[in-house]
Amino acid sequence: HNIETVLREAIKTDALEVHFQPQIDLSNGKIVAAEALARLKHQGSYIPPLDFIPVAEEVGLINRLGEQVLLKSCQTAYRWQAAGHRIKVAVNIAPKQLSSPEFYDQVIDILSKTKLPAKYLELEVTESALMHDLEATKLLLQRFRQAGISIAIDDFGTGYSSLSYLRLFNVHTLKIDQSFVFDMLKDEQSLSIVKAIIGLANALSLTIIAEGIETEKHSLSLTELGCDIGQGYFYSKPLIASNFEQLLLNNI
Ligand code: G
Ligand code: G
Ligand code: MN
Ligand code: NA
Repeated sequence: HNIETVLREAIKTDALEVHFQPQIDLSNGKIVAAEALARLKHQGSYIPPLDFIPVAEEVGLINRLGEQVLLKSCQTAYRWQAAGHRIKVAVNIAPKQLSSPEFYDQVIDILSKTKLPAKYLELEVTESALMHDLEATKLLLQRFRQAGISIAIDDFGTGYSSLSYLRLFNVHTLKIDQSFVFDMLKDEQSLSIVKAIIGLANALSLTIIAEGIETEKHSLSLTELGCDIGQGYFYSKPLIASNFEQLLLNNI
């Protein structure tokens, strides 16, 4: 079976899975959000997103995939709200979704259908997605902000964009790319970059998330550097919703 066939079938039958990885407030150890990550199962094992997301983009399935992931993510996050857990869900948005004229209405529609309050949704976009059409993107992000939805820049520091877009776009969160986090304890340059990104985020009053935290040493060091939120295997791998909900039970 090729990936396209498996993906088409999964989208047609609404069989895509969404897993959730906790994001931890480094000041108190509590879960404050979850990143939603698409998963495609085939014959009992998972095809990695790095294999099927590019295919979805190439064959024109990314908007439908993204819509299904967003709907499932908001449905699941509504259940957390209903159970008294006030945490956000962060959903990855592909560049083609962001530039689709229907995208804004699609998001608003899903929020109203699922009854998830807008302030519990964060959209993760990459630097390169923002660079597509500056004026249109600026207006789109303004509309999301007015609706109460927050925007995170994913993989921050790895794109080709300049810092001037931080002034142009009103974003809420920067996610430090995991490559800098992996290397920060063995490489002075990576550490300097992490410090600089945290300083930048603090100066601009943006929330800062470090991704790829795999050890307690990384967690302690990032806390000391003033990072707000941590995400990575040290806390938890991405989990199916029911396992994530088990973690939430101990989060009071
Ligand atoms: O879950 P994992 O770390 O394997 O994800 C690998 C890559 O796939 C990451 O870059 C992640 O952003 C991307 N990805 C995972 N789920 C989605 C999704 O629902 N939509 C988009 N556009 N990308 C996703
Ligand atoms: O590009 P994006 O940041 O959306 O992708 C996140 C990816 O990183 C997912 O595929 C997720 O499974 C993976 N991931 C999350 N935490 C860790 C970690 O601590 N180490 C590594 N190597 N990967 C991680
Ligand atoms: Mn992401
Ligand atoms: Na990332």
